[in-house]
Amino acid sequence: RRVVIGTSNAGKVRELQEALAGLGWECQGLAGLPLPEETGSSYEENAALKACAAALATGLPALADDSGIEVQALGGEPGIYSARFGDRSSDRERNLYLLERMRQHHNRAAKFVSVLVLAYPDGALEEYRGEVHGQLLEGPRGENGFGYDPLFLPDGQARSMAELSTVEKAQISHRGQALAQLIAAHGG
Ligand code: ITT
Repeated sequence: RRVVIGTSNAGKVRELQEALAGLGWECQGLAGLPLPEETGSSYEENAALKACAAALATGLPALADDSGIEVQALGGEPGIYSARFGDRSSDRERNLYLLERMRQHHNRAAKFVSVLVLAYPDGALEEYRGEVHGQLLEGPRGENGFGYDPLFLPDGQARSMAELSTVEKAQISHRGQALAQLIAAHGG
């Protein structure tokens, strides 16, 4: 079956594509198709907005991910606003901003959340959610992954999310867990 990967984030594309290849699904990108503004108030709403728009525009099933990091000491910030945290425009700047915001906090607990929505052109929706808990590091570690990965030490791991390989990250990550549910639901 053919599926559109409804994301403009190259890191997500890599992780989604790798997992879906295991199901034997053929993935295609957005090919310049713009995604709608994320006006929802939850990961679920925003993932559905993106997946539905891509399914309608292409006439194919489309998979979108809405995700974020929730920091306990910051009352769950940045959450669904993780991609524009502090109005910073790159992963590196957002990571520096997060470190700055954490300077006076001893509680460094955080979690990543990923919600996947698979939307069909007829309007049907499937939804999957994954979470991984961990601690924010005092500085970046590792070069793999994307986003906040260099600052996140998953519970039970000796390496940051950015020090894990793509395969290792997929085994424990929020997105990996949501993908495992999707794959199980489709007989993988
Ligand atoms: P699309 O909407 O096009 O999918 P986006 O990057 O804007 O791309 P989101 O609105 O879901 O996606 O923002 C999620 C942000 O949360 C993302 O930009 C990262 O900064 C962060 N994030 C999500 N998953 C992550 C992961 O696996 N590792 C590190 N950071 C992650």
